Amino acid sequence: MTIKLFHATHTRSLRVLWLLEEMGLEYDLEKVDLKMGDTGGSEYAAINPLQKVPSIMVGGNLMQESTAILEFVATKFGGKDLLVGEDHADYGRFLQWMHGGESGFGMYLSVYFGHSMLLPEKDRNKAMAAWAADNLQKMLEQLGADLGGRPFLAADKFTIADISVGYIAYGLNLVGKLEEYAPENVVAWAKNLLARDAFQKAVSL
Ligand SMILES: N[C@@H](CCC(=O)N[C@@H](CS)C(=O)NCC(=O)O)C(=O)O
Repeated sequence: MTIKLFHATHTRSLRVLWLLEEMGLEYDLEKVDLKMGDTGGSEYAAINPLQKVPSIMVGGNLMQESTAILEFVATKFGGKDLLVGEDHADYGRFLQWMHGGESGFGMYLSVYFGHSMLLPEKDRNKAMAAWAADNLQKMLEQLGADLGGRPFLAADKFTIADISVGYIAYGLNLVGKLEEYAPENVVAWAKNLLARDAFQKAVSL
């Protein structure tokens, strides 16, 4: 089954690209230009009417939610080591962060980026940016308390939960806010992840 990934630099599609590289899978990569409201232009709109990235096409099926794609690819293509099973004591923690990377952190990251840099200046709302930044900080503190001295988020191994939340750390690091917003143990966890060969390869594409 061929895997085709539609990807734009720095975006959530990096989660999927990172996973594909971790798993050493073959895939076709199609780069699209990120443009708020018209990402990829009309050609991409014909594939994904939402015009958001990622999109992944596997055997004629389209998926377009980054964390669902992580679970799909890891489950379907032999990435058991990157998952945590229901019998493991960390199963709940694994699900919490795997989903929370997008459903918890993702909205605050989007609002923060939108209102501090992505929207045209006249449309930015400082209070929204501050509210989102405050919530990002609180979530990073919660992450730090949960993480403690562990090297990874769940089951003492690298999993798709680390990819899910690791992308948020990448985004904040990119704009120089990770060390300001996150406790030291979260910064150390993130720097360790972002140094992985597969991540380095993914960001270079
Ligand atoms: N919940 C979706 C969010 C996808 C999303 O918002 N992607 C952004 C880039 S990080 C995008 O494509 N934005 C383009 C636009 O809004 O025009 C996911 O996790 O895949």
